[in-house]
Amino acid sequence: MQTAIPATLMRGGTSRGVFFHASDLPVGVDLRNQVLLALMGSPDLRQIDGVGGAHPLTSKVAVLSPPTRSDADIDYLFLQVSVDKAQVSDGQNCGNILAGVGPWAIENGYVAATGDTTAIRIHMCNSNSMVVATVNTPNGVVDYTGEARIDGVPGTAAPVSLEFLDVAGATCGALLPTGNAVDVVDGIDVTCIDNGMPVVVMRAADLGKSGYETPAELEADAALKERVEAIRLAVAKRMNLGVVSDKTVPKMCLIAAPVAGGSVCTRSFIPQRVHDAIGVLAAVSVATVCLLPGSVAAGIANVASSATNSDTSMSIQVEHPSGFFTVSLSMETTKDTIRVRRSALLRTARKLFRGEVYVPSHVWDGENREIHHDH
Ligand code: NQM
Repeated sequence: MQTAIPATLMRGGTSRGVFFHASDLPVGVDLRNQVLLALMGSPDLRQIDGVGGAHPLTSKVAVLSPPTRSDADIDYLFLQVSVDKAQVSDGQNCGNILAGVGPWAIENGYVAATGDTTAIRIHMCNSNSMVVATVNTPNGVVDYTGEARIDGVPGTAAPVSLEFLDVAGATCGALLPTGNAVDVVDGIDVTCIDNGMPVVVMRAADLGKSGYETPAELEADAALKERVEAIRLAVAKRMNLGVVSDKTVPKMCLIAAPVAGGSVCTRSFIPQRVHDAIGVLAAVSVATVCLLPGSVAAGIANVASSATNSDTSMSIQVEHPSGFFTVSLSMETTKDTIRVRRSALLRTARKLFRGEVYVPSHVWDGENREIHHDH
């Protein structure tokens, strides 16, 4: 016997995930995690007995529920399901999967389409932060087709604009969690940042790399991976993240001078596999480092020198292995303080499949669901 669970498979930005009504999943976290592991097919490198895509970027889950904040339309909890370990983590946000939340919220009755575009106020439960997503809704219906192009996804689709209202320091407690623009860990200069994603930014050259390697080349370099992981484990405590051996944050990002006319070139460890592009909030965080006086990006990133003036509003082009990621940032910098006023960007999303996923009933017999909300 198997238990059927209503689900929607969505591409959000350069990731793919399964979207659920919280009320369709078990209430207890342990059982919920067992169910998610079973339906994704984890732990198994190929996730052959589940619907996961055998990579962290395609082994993602969004759990959606009525808002618990009065300023939100919907609650969004992101869960990273490990591919090769029996682990489900709520320790990070995901800005790519987030791109699918607005369309899903409209189609599932959380928000009424108001005109050609509809704004949805999303509460990101992982970090208790707010984001406004704007979705194309001509004739009151979500339109997934359009002319927007994002690198890492073939073709074009409708744009989903994302404006982050308060993500700076949301996970680590401060935009600069260590209080410094640069720290030295294991002999390497690092800039630790949290503008929506805790990221440790390092110069690729300091690790003996050009920063222009392919993800496969970096993943094949066992000594590099070991060094990067050692730095991650060591610096996480200074970032208020505690012991992170089983966590997916902080992410580790190697930077180098731009090579394709952008602001900075990146290669991101998320944190063991190397990203084919870059995460959304990771890109926001790295872009912030580019505007930070005295960071590891100084002398590498190509940004206008006005970045050190008191009010900086600009577009940062983050180069990654499959193209560019454009982040719009507004920062206020004084001698003693740095404040992020606004972080915004464009993604696309697409509904791929809607139906039921199945888990063996010995994993979950379908009991203990919450009462279904009228959405
Ligand atoms: O940084 C991958 C992704 C992400 C996260 C990861 C993301 C973000 O590309 O907001 O989008 O870093 O694990 O989906």
